[in-house]
Amino acid sequence: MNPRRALITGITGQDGSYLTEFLLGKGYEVHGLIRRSSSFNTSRINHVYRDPHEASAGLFLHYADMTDPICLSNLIQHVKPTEVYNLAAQSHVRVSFDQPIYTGDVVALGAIRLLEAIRDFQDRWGYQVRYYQASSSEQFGKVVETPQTEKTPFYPRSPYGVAKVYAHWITINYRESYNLHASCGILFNHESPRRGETFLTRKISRAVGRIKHGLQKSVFLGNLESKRDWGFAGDYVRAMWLMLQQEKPDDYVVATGQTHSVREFCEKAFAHVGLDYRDFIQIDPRYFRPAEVDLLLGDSTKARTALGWQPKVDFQHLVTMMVDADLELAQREKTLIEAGHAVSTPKEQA
Ligand code: NAP
Ligand code: G4F
Repeated sequence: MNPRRALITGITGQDGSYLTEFLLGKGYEVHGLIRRSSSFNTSRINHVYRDPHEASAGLFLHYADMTDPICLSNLIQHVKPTEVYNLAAQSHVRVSFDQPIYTGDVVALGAIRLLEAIRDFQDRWGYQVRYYQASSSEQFGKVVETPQTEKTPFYPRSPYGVAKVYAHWITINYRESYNLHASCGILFNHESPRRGETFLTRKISRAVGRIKHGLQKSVFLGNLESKRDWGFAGDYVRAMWLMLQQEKPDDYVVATGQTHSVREFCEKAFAHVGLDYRDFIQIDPRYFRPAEVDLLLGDSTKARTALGWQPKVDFQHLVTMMVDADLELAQREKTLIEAGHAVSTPKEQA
């Protein structure tokens, strides 16, 4: 049995896929929690998944759900992980206003269900498990100071943000009450070509690719004035791992230290293909939120000093990386359409 065994919840998501690649590269045996879906939901990790009967297989997938405490407990007992990364979430802020109770169930109660399963496992068998909680800059919400650090008080502005605050504090509570090696990474927005298509950056890069190839005429957005500290997901999963390699658990802000508006993202993404964003963007009130987070800007001095972490991809590089990937995707779509195949595109984009 590999002495380094990681269990990742949310393995099929953006961060889960980058973390899986990262940990496999470090020689970990990686176990992922996947939930049952009526259609395939493993497209982001298919490229690293091999037949589990192969001797060299390093990735194992298990059905479970953050809303089901029994299966979480069974999974911990079965996998006996040395590290657990809790990335699973209903992670869309706008959708959390439509599904507040479900979001709280998965994000807030999901975290304590997992922590309880780990505590029970440690008590019973004497194993040491290190735990990572995916906290969020959304917890700062209506920010009370800028830039935001580990000491900045939280003022969440959505059911998602409130649920994340609960998960954050219950992680600290378990660390202090039960001597659990549990750390929270307060990560600012991080994006990539694997970002879900209903998040702002990917919605734009997808639209740019499709507009450039003549597959779409415009894109509907909400608030263009909010500002985010956007980084690259591949850089941020490295910080998660570094947190669990420290002798003592702690909490860290992970951010680039630069902030840009939604409008600026649009401008740069369209300019990359020689277009003016103002010709293609339309405003749809449905994409505004009941309460907005206007400005996020992180100070990650602690992570840079204590973990030796720093981002490698800057804002301009991130925008071009995403647009280039989506230009290629749109080209493949166009080829399929021209060959007479049906291509499905999302009709409702949150
Ligand atoms: P994501 O792409 O939306 O992935 C979310 C993952 O959670 C998916 O694997 C999803 O499974 C899974 N999930 C959702 N509900 C579940 C349930 N009931 N039981 C089990 N799994 C469930 O999110 P991400 O961008 O990778 O973010 C990873 C984590 O970091 C999340 O907790 C997010 O809230 C947090 N975070 C993200 C950012 C960011 O900017 N990306 C910043 C700060 C914090 P399916 O594939 O089946 O849907
Ligand atoms: O891309 P977004 O949906 O990300 P948001 O709300 O900042 O949340 C993301 O980052 C958090 C970290 O701070 C994570 F915890 C969370 O899980 C998620 O990954 O929206 C970014 C901004 C918002 O101000 C939103 O109002 O873009 C604005 N926006 C404008 N039009 C839009 C749209 N957002 C989306 N999703 N879709 C639009 O049409």
